[in-house]
Amino acid sequence: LGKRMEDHLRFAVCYWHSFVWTGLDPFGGETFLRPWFTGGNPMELAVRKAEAAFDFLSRLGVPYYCFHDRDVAPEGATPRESLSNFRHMVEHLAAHQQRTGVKLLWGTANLFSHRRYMAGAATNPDPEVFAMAATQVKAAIDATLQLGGENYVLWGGREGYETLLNTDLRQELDQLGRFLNLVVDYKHRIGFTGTILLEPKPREPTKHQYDFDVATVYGFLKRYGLEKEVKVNIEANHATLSGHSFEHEIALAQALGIFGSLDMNRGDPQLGWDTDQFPNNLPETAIALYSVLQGGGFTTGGLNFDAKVRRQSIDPTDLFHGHVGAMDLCARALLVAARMIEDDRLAKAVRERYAGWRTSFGRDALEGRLSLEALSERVLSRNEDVTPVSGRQEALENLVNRYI
Ligand code: GLO
Ligand code: NI
Ligand code: NI
Ligand code: NI
Repeated sequence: LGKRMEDHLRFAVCYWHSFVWTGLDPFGGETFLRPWFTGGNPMELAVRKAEAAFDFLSRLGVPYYCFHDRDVAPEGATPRESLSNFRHMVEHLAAHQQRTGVKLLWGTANLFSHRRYMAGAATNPDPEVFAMAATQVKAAIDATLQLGGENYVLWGGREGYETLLNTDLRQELDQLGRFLNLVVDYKHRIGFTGTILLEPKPREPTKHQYDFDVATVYGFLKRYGLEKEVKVNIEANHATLSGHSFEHEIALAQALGIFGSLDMNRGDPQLGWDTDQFPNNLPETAIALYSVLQGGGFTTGGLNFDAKVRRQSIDPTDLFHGHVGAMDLCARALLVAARMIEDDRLAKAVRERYAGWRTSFGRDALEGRLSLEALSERVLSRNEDVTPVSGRQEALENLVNRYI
């Protein structure tokens, strides 16, 4: 592919699961008790957290990190104070980046944790909430630009509904489309050259999420004239929650021209929610990365570990090992994927299956140059039925295991 292996190893650690989450779940409180969670005012804690985060990132030797505005700086008593907290902490991040060489893969804003967003952010019918969301996104894009971030991500958070009985679906979609247009417009005005990425996710936290999967997001982007401006950040566990495989979502995004970046993690086939486990399955990851390589690899995005340790993993070394194991697995999966490409047996199977495209009738028919009449004339003029091409599915699916 004309790239060195290292060029694909664009790993990132996410701030939220690694340095912010305290082990809280719907049934129990904090379990992690890290030193930067207590003992000082919120800004002092944020400063200590950033120090610990960059210590972790540089020990790990990871090239990138990702964060939400609220991961790195506490909310203030007013929006103005929140903004000044954030700006102050961005200066700290800039200094840490400079010192350690760790870079920002993408920035984002948290538009889902605060109670003001309980009914959505951009889709919220309250214009003050819409304006607050805009305020946060503006500041987060400014920070991403300042920190040399390569992309900007929007995960819908609570952009969805719980019941249609009090929801104007059409109005909410229009709001989301307008919001995103404002974001794209702003990005151009300030000269941010990174890509805006939407992160599709079904089912969680609202019952029906407007950005359900890649196909849904593409339809949305088309409708609001954004399909050339916005790409997607695809998460493995989100793909499986929407009933797709990770590789399906990747391949579809590539086919539609909106592939951007990946959130790497793994769901539990038995569980119906986003469990965010570290990727740990080689064949599964190899097949997903094979799709990435086939589509030309990463042009801008990378592999962000949107993954967390379990609540009882209170020892931070487990968090370290989670990332080491995941990076090792992805590197091995990339080697497997490269072998799948080099070996040519899979490519040959595709060529065989699409042989019809190379005949002159094939091209005329499949490119739509023959009418229904012309097509039926050809079929009816022959005195035999069509012989279908064999797909050799089973042989290929087993073949994949031999590259491992
Ligand atoms: C939640 C999402 C979330 C996003 C993050 C960045 O399920 O995966 O973690 O990745 O907000 O957009
Ligand atoms: Ni300071
Ligand atoms: Ni994610
Ligand atoms: Ni997720």
